Amino acid sequence: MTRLAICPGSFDPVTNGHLDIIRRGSKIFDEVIVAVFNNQSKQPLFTVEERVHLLEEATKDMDNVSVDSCSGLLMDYAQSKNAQAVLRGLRAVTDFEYELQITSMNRKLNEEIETFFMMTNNQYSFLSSSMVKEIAKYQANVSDLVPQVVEDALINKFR
Ligand code: COD
Repeated sequence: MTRLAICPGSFDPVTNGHLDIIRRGSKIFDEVIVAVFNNQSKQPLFTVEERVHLLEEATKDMDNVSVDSCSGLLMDYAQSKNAQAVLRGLRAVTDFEYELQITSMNRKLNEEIETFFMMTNNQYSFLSSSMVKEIAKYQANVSDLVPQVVEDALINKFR
């Protein structure tokens, strides 16, 4: 049986912290689908199509990882793909409350699909897409925080 995990998020844009979770997850699951959602509570910088493209470029060396865009409920999407798991990353305590809420709601919607959490690598524990956008806006160097393709896209956006 193929073990498939969905790694959902806004990925606006993908950072090295996201990539670390995706890469580590790809070593545990047979297949990982990175699913780009439009999080209604966030005003995105990149369109869904741009985010998908950046993720495809950043994960192209990971053979069992693919990228998709979705709307609607995560659990409906996961079920339509016959996924066994949802994969999420955890940084600080502040993530915990939010993740607990989402996971409880998702379990109510579908209790067959498990959510797995991976602790962030120490070097990425304070890294977020919002922070990257904030500093990139002021032309600060983000080369050690995001892949090259994202750095180029940020420079283009804020030119
Ligand atoms: N290190 C490790 N992990 C990280 C890091 C880092 N530096 N940065 C982010 N992550 C993790 C996050 O914890 C998260 O697990 C994942 O990477 C993606 O992060 P984001 O910020 O891009 O994604 P979110 O939190 O905006 O995604 C929210 C969803 C899109 C998953 C959520 O809104 C959703 O499920 N939407 C669909 C509608 C739905 O089903 N709603 C019902 C559930 S409430």
